[in-house]
Amino acid sequence: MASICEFSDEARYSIKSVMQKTDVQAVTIRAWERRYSLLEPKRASNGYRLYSDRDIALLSWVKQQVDSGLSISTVAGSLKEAIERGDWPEAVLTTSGPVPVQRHIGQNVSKLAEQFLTALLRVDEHMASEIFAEILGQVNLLELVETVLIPTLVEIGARWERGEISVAIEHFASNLIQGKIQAIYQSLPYHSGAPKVLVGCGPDELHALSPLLFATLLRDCGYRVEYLGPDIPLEDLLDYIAAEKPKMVVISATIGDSIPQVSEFSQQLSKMKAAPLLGFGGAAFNRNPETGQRIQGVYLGKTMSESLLRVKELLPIKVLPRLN
Ligand code: B12
Repeated sequence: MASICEFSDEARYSIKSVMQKTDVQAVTIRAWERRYSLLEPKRASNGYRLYSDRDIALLSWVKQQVDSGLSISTVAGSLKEAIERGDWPEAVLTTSGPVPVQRHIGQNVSKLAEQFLTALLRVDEHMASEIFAEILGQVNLLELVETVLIPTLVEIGARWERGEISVAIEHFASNLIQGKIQAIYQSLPYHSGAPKVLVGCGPDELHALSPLLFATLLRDCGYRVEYLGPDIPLEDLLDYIAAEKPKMVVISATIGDSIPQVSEFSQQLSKMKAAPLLGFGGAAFNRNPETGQRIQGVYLGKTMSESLLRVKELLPIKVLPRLN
């Protein structure tokens, strides 16, 4: 979720500790500083270099680009262009890898997640929003999704299934979560130069929250994502793909009845000229993994983080995303 400017620029780390946090050798850090002016560390009173969390985030991003096959001069050049375009530093970079600074989901967040669930069950919108804001300040987006939102939704579903809460409460809770995540999705930069990915559900599938969560995570990683929502008629979807020419389409299925539709879609898609990649996932495939074999596409994985990694392998982001 973080863009570079959200990291502190307070100079406090030695080059050794930067090396440990980023896995970039000290000699390389100094060479990148000298040749490409990537960083301008402050100096301690003894003359030693001092780096900030922002420097570490930038270095991690640069390393990730270099590891994906780009030369350092290309990465440094893209960065310079972004600065000249004025995209830097407010919106340009989201950290698409693990956040370099070590994080622990503390007891505090587990407590807050419990309080969030309680507020939702009490239909206390104000309290739920306050707690959500507090959680947001303590976790990154992937942690928010995997350790707070998904467990909350699953618990609410279980209580509804056991008849402990009404449909009204379940709807209140899932709508509130949907609103919060939609706001985050819309606040993330739209990377107009990055590979385009469409994310949504096939016909009759109304569980649109999980593809929305996944679309938000993908956008956070720098993809140019369009979230299409629930219940999309196959013909419309195919027409839209022909017009928009995305590099990848991700379809989510939660109920078993969606699987034949995804299968039909994959067959139609494979007949298309220059068809995009098809990725699929969701609880329906997790429950019955063999059903995925009928789909002409890639099963992305059981969890959101696994699926994100799979998309990054299938569709690497090669250039610095240009922002609108
Ligand atoms: C909210 C909700 C609804 C809302 C959806 C609102 C919305 N905008 O999404 C509404 C009210 C519309 C709804 C309707 C129904 N629902 Co409902 N719903 C839920 C609930 C509570 C949460 C779903 C959710 O968003 N979970 C969060 C997601 C992220 O978690 P997850 O699905 O476990 O996903 C995991 C992985 O699969 C992966 N993943 C998930 N999706 C994706 C997608 C991609 C692309 C990738 C890569 C990965 C991935 O990530 C997660 C783990 O890391 C669940 C309870 C539950 N246990 O999930 C029931 C649940 C899914 N619903 C259920 C049912 C039965 C229904 C209805 C049939 C009820 C009815 N009688 O009308 C209808 C079906 C409507 C339809 N045609 O689709 C059942 C499904 C049972 C089954 N085996 O099929 C559940 C499990 C409840 C239950 N325990 O019985 N529902």
